[in-house]
Amino acid sequence: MRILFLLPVLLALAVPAIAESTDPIHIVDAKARPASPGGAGAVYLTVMNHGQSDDTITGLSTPVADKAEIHRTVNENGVMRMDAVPTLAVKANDGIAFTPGGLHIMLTGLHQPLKLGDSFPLTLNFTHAGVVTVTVEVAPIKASPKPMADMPGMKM
Ligand SMILES: [Cu+2]
Repeated sequence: MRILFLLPVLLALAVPAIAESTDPIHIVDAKARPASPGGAGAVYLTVMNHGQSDDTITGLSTPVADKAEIHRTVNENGVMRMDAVPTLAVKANDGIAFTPGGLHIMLTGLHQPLKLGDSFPLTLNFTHAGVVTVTVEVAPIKASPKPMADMPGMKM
């Protein structure tokens, strides 16, 4: 009797997990600058939230570096500075572009060189979407980012 009683409860608990498998978070254009081991690397990408609810990036990790953090480049009276951004909101039906001179993902304590043509995994943790892993391609980084307006389905 006890098991029969618990069954509906377990099924109810399983529903949110199933709902989350249709993941509204899309990450595109994940690219890193070439870098030397022991040094720092920078990753640029675009996070799109096609869902109906806001989400938040709460942390990042990669096997190629000790640490992966979101940084924001700030120009304060002509002095460039990088601020760590511990959590970053990605609003519903919106997107965030990490581009040179703006937001970037800083990799510190690289375990291996990042050479042109290499690729490596980067994992982003979201409050709602959970764990999203993308493949980052090591490539020359263009100074001017791709405008968000180019992306289908995005209202900017
Ligand atoms: Cu940085």
